[in-house]
Amino acid sequence: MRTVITFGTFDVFHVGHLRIIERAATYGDRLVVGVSADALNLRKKGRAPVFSEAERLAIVGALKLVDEVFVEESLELKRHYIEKFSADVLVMGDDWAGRFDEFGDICEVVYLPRTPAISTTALIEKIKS
Ligand code: C2G
Repeated sequence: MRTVITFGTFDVFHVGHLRIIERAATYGDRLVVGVSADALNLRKKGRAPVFSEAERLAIVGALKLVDEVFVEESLELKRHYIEKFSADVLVMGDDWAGRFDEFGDICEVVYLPRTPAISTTALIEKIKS
């Protein structure tokens, strides 16, 4: 059994989010997703997500490719989460390229290209205008 772990906010869930989850799932047999806490977003980005942590968790957790979801309370707890879920592979989008190489001692670290031309920020702007 090979476990894959990935992390994200997954706010205003869109096809870029779906694509990374689909690609992450191909790296193993079980996919665990850490969904960032509302408090983490407030701390790091200075704004709350559009959808609450409970809603984002429900959306991601309902995907058939996702076996387990949990709340990512802090960016600094990655090692703890990788160990807790016995992850063999950490998958992240390449906007995080190089940032998690330090976990190469306990799991494989893979960065995948982002889906072009879509983001939560761009969607919010589009809806506003
Ligand atoms: N993503 C993607 N293509 C897009 C948009 C996002 O592949 N067009 C990927 C990101 O690279 C990331 C995942 O989807 O791997 C989730 O993206 P965000 O919700 O923006 O997550 P982020 O706020 O970067 O994660 O530990 C990380 C934190 O949880 C924050």
